[in-house]
Amino acid sequence: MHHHRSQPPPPVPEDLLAGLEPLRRETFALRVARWWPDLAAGLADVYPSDVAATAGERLLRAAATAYAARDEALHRLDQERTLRPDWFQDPALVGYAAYTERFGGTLAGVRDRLDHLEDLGVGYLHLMPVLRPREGDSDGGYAVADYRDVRADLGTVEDLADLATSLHKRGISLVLDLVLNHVAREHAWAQAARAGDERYRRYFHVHPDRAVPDAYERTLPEVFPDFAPGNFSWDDGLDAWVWTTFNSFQWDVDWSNPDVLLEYTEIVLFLANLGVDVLRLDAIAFIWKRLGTNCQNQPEVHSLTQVLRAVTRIACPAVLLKAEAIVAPDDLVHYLGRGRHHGRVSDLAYHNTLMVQIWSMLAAQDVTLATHALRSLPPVPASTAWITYVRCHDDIGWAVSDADAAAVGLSGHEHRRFLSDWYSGTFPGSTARGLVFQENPATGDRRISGSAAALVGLTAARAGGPDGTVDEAAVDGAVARLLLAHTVVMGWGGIPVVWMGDELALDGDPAWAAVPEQAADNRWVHRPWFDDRELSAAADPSTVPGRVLSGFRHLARVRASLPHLHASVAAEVLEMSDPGVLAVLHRHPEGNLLSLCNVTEGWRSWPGFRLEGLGLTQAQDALTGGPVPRGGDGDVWLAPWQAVWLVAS
Ligand code: OTU
Repeated sequence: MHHHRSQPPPPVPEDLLAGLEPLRRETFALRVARWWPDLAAGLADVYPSDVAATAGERLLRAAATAYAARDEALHRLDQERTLRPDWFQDPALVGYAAYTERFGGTLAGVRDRLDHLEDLGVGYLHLMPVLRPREGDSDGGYAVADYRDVRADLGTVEDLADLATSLHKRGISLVLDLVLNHVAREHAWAQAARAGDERYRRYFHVHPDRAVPDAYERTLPEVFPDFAPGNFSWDDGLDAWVWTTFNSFQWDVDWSNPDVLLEYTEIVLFLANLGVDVLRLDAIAFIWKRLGTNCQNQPEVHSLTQVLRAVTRIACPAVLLKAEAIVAPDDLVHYLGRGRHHGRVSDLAYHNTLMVQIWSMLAAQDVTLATHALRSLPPVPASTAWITYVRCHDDIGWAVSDADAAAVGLSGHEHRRFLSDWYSGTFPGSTARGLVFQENPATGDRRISGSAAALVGLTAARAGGPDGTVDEAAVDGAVARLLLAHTVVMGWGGIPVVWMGDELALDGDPAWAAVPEQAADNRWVHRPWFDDRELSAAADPSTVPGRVLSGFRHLARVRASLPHLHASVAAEVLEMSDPGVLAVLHRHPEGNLLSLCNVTEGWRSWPGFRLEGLGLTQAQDALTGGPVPRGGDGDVWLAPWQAVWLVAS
């Protein structure tokens, strides 16, 4: 007899499925058989065996309950996506991210903007936190008071489900945040803990004195040193210190308690049954604490993600998980699954390394560091996809490793300082207009806030000189840089996510500091309100918003036609020839795609002979549909900030 090493799955909770058709019951059983090993292995990594066994049974019961309650349309979507597991890797998919109120006013109002999204080819819409936050400062909604309720000013839970249905009719997936590292101090769990309920005290990291907090602090960084120094806060209700990585009103939950895992699993299933397609696992890097470490990226983070994924694959396989881990390159790749977690954790993760390198290339007008750093990134499972982006609602932290910098003869510290100087506009010659976020004198860290338009120099160029004269060449250069940055993310493979307003080159919100709860947090500068006047202006293709919007539309269309940009095809950064030109290759059985980007203000070339080895001697530029721009010397010649996407003709 052949013996399996793992335990057999616990019996399928038939009692919970009793009312279902036989075929539907069988589907559930087949999914349990398929995913139980992932689920059990994840639990075994994290909990003692008796705890893991009980947790496994409870999770399966939660999955069965949600499965039995899932509506017909969503069951169909589960089937469709199970039959086409690469649905989210399609090059036709473009993403968009926005704050609901700033984009559409309310959840219902978002529906009035769907034509605009469709025009951009958007098939993925990330609405920033919509679940009910605490009152007052809620860190933009990232301090959730109730995961089963919606922000009153945005609508109701029913509006959310209706929006999901409207989006699905247009082929758009709905992406929501799952803030699972912390809850608001006002959340019912925290309230119960403060009232002395032992069961709920164990949901948090509670310490009666400074002994344990001080031991952890020795190796912990600070995320918000300005407005939330330290990682623990004293709470009178608890009469103790509680772990608060972010603000003091955001209480980290204790994932070593299986009750916490079960709670979040039920929240995931609740959101899935409303029609949410993708859950953005906010601050996932922080959910496991280990003394003597920075308490980020611990292996248990990945095991717990594996459990969540296995449960969703059983109950609602249409749903994807997306890791929000803005961490160093070596840690980042683990979020898409390496080693024993290969292909078993998040389906999606933010390509923070690419984002940082785009800004680094544009400031330095040099691709040496980016080429090295991106070439050093280990490959990720072909079943996953990067979220590529130029910017998001957060600050930009210069995640450039000292080792990568040293490998190309730079000092990591000096380069990070240069980037902060450049993007805050203090470096000589810089036209960027970013703001310094959370300067940390201890580490020298200065993160940057600012709209993409402000960072590429468009805000300054449009404002003109002291006498109001606008230098059109400066505007053109800034527009070219904005489009080039987006050409890199659109030409990478994975899901390029456009941050609301960037498609119209919106400037920052001039009034961000007027809102009292926001005044201390300058990330609000780059969270502007959608501007209908700019959208109308974009109807004229000669205006800046018109040029940018048509540029985005064009990139999305060309991208959709290139099978090379399916997310399963790795983006391979080639050895550098000219330090001003980034070369990215996608190898495909149908022929290669070579993207060349000139990140400088001058003309640059790329050696023509290298095209031969790539099968691109007879090539055309997919972006123009015309021939490769070659000089008399046979080299490819690129205008300032020009990109070409070469494919065999
Ligand atoms: C996330 O960001 C959100 O995107 C922020 O808007 C929230 O403030 C925060 O979580 C708390 O919920 O540190 O500076 O490695 O970088 O999770 C932003 C990931 C953050 C962290 C990221 C966090």
